[in-house]
Amino acid sequence: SVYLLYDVNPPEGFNLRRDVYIRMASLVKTLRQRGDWVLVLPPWGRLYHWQSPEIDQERIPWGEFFSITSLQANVPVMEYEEFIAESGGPFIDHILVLQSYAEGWTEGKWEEKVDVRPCIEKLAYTKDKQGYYRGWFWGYEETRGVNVTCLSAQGHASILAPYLQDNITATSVMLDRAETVLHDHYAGKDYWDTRRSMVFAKHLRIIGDEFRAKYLNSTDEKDLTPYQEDWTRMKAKPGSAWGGPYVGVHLRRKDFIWGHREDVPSLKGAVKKIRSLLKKLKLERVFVATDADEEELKKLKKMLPEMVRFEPSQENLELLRDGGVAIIDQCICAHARYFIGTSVSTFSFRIHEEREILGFDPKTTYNRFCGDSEKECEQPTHWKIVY
Ligand SMILES: Nc1nc2c(ncn2[C@@H]2O[C@H](COP(=O)(O)OP(=O)(O)O)[C@@H](O)[C@H]2O)c(=O)[nH]1
Ligand SMILES: [Mg+2]
Repeated sequence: SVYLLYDVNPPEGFNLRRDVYIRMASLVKTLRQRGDWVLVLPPWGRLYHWQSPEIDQERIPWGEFFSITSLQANVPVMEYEEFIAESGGPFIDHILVLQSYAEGWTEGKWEEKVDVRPCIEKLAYTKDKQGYYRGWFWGYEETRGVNVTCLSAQGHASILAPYLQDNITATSVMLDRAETVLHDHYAGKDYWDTRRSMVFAKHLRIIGDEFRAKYLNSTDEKDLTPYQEDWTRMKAKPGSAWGGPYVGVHLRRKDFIWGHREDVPSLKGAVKKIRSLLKKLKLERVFVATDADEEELKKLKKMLPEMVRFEPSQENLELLRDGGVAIIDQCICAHARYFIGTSVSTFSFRIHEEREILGFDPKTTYNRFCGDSEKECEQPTHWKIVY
């Protein structure tokens, strides 16, 4: 096999990383037209938003968050530790650091291209005494890179395929800054196949299901959201899902409010909207997923005392970690009768997709809060599944 590894710009959060996985899976499918390429899953860790103190959040395998057998049914993947065991040690033969072109778009014309170029930014890797490259490598300190090259790339992920096939003889190649390349075909069949294969790990789904049953009077049977373990057989008719008797809310705060963005509401504005939705939809319950800090949370609880939140005990938090809690929040929002999210949050976007997979009427999904004084409050785009 030839192993393709990748990593993403450190400040990027969990849900953009999920999006980059789709681009890489697509690239591997293209590569596999010539050669036995396998995608190595970059361990999760040290994400900016995962701030729960005193729990270890590094070197987390994908199996803690996603069903590996489901991913496998789309494209061959393996965990990083399996790669180390199988490839004979913690070495990555060739690291390609993706970057844009220093000169930008020439003559303002967009064209797809790939070229080896001098590194634009300072390398995130340093040479050790033996001449190997050391770097973050997802918290695996013993990992070493043998070669590092900067590669200017402009275009969709699969433009890298000819370069990789014709110029790289290594058996393991890592693309760093993989978010530099775009989707081969956003929201096309290949996109959706990969997206549908990203089934959440079963233990997280079970916790979400139990929570819904206990606090939100919601079960798959009553709500008409039957779930197939095998995603290749899951094809819900649009509009067939009814959802649990609650409004699901994703209220993104932190960095989304620090910049005083016009498209993000105040807490007061959000609560006003939630109340009007409850009334209009004749629902009594509201589930709130949010990354609000303690202070905001206190205010929110005061204004909306009846809201339901998933709040794990310290013991459960240690098991699930921040990533698992976020996924459970997404699962619960995905099963609501009506969902409203936050403008251009990839966390909300992933919930849209999950609801699309479950077969909800788009009217109940593609909704977002408007900023308090926003003039044009454009609603999110409806992306239909291509089976
Ligand atoms: N549990 C939980 N975490 C959240 C919520 N909203 C944001 N977060 C955290 O903040 C991160 C936001 O980054 P990202 O996933 O990139 O989404 P985006 O920044 O909203 O596009 C998430 O990955 C979570 O770790 C929420 O409603 N619930
Ligand atoms: Mg983000």
